[in-house]
Amino acid sequence: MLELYHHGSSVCAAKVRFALAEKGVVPDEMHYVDILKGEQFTPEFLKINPKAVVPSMVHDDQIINESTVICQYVNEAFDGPALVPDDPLARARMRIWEKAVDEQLHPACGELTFVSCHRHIVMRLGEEKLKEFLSSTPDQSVTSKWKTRKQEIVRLGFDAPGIEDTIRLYDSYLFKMEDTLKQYQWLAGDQFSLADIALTPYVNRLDMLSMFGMWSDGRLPKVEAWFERIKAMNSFGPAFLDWCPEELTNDLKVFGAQSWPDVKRIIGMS
Ligand SMILES: N[C@@H](CCC(=O)N[C@@H](CS)C(=O)NCC(=O)O)C(=O)O
Repeated sequence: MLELYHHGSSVCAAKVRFALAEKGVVPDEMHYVDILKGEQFTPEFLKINPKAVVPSMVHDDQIINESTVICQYVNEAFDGPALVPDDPLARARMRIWEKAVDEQLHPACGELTFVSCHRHIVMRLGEEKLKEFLSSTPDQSVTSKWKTRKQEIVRLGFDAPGIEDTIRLYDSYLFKMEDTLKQYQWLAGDQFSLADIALTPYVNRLDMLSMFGMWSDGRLPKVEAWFERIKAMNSFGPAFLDWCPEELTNDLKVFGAQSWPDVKRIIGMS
């Protein structure tokens, strides 16, 4: 019995859905946890994931948390195409990308997503429910200081201290990808791997936020070509688009477009 706890706009959940789809594995049950309504804070879910984050996988009653670990588990536990290269050097490159995502790009993405879109969505909860939503976040969550950081970003928006550095850090990863993709077809080498699976949600997040200007029009042509190849894969729609409700897809697009001038200014494009 395979179960996945996930959410439509969660980058980490999309990463796991992508790995599952590439392996040809279909979970028996998909549990939708609406992290913008606070469903991650229920006592039942906290028993599964004490950090109150998605995704969580339950395989034959065993809980597996942490999207990078889940993807590695999916690759090892199920038949299907190998998502880890044979060559030890390529495997090392793959793991460096996964580590960078976990340590830097994912925390940056949480901030960029909240400042440009999700803060507008959670404000719809109304002041009382918003207070409850923000105070329910455990100290150890998306990052070790997510509770205070989320509050700060929701309240201050682009005036939150450090937000500009965060956005520039995100942008710097696109440049790192471009450099790598000048050498190899895929991020770890000439084979599609968990590195591509790990980075796709972060490029797709920008795309869904109407921020594709970060690589289009000749700014980062290798990243653009890589993302086009990934979007053409059969697994892309089911992993990245189909689980995102229409209203949320629209919010990402509209609030993202409204924030794009700020992001553009911060990364020095205007
Ligand atoms: N290190 C965790 C991070 C998971 C994470 O940050 N999930 C986000 C969505 S992508 C979440 O559930 N956020 C809940 C919140 O912000 O309260 C993993 O890789 O699984």
